[in-house]
Amino acid sequence: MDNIELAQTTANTSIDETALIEFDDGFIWSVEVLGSQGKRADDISIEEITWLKRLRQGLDKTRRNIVNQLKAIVGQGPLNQVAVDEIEAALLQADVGVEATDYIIHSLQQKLKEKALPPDEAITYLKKILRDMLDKPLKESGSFSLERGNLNIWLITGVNGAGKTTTIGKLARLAQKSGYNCLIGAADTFRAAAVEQVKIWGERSGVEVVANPSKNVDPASVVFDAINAAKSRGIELLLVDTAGRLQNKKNLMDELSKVRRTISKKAPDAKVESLLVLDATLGQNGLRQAEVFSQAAKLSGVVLTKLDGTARGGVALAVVQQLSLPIRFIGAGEGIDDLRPFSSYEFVEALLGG
Ligand SMILES: Nc1nc2c(ncn2[C@@H]2O[C@H](COP(=O)(O)OP(=O)(O)OP(=O)(O)O)[C@@H](O)[C@H]2O)c(=O)[nH]1
Ligand SMILES: [Mg+2]
Repeated sequence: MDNIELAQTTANTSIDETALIEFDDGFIWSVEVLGSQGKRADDISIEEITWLKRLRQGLDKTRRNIVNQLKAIVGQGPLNQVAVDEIEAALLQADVGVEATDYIIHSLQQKLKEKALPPDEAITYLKKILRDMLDKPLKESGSFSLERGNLNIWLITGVNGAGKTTTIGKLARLAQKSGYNCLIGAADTFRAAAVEQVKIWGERSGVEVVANPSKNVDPASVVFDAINAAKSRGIELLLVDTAGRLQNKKNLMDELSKVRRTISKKAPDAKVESLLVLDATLGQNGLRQAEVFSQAAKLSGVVLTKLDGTARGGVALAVVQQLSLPIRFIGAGEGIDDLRPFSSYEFVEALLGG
């Protein structure tokens, strides 16, 4: 688990759980991926295996699209124009984006000019290129952690339907399981059912929700109340849900800026993360929204959702290359446990390996 001290789940697995596990291909692959990160067999939890299997399965379509083509191409020495065109097409099809694709091809080309690599080594080298790309913004932005004993505020933003509220439920669960005191602020006051929805996630994760049931409430005032509640209760993580749609984009951005300012003013000592939730199935289209949010919410990272079953998993590379924002978490399913801190190693293995 990269850069975050969250949810080191227990390795103690009950007999019943073990019985449910299928020792299939995905299981063996997951154990290998965990093992190659230095995890000992008796430290590996069923949750970790289940998650990796899910991630690998989710990236199945993306992998099938690009990897088979790449494997056939990269093992043949320096790339000729036909090979470059083919790799380019495969990467673009996986929504890696023009910028990241150019960078990948250039790096690969440099290496292959030095010496011809057999296919396996070429793929290993490609994996390293991708990992380095994914980790670059992580290194620049410093570590991402939840400070124990301090107030951390995570502002969750993104367009409607991206998965903000679901992500809040999943994050609350992770934090709760890791022993952090957690609270949710229901600052999506625009959509009628939004507060009810976030309350349901609060119940599922066992985390309280601060909301204001009156009509036309200013979301900044909900955040104000939530910060007060967090301070008086010694909360360590306050998760703030926000609206994905208002009357128009300008209103949405004004509202977000106001919420962001309220957080800075009211909780100057808090460690604030402003996370943009991006729906991976939108591929490149999703990225365009990011620039607007970036200014209003002072983004510090991305949560990439819906990686289950999309052929556009390559968008993760576009995110880091085009937005220069680190990916903090990835979601691969609608269930409460279907979200984990982002690990470039696991992601690249799921994308290109197996
Ligand atoms: N398959 C899949 N579905 C997801 C994932 N994350 C969220 N969803 C689904 O996406 C839909 C929208 O999720 P919400 O959490 O309501 O999105 P939101 O951003 O809060 O939307 P608004 O409140 O309308 O702005 C729901 O049906 C979720 O179940 C994921 O990782 N995988
Ligand atoms: Mg929502």
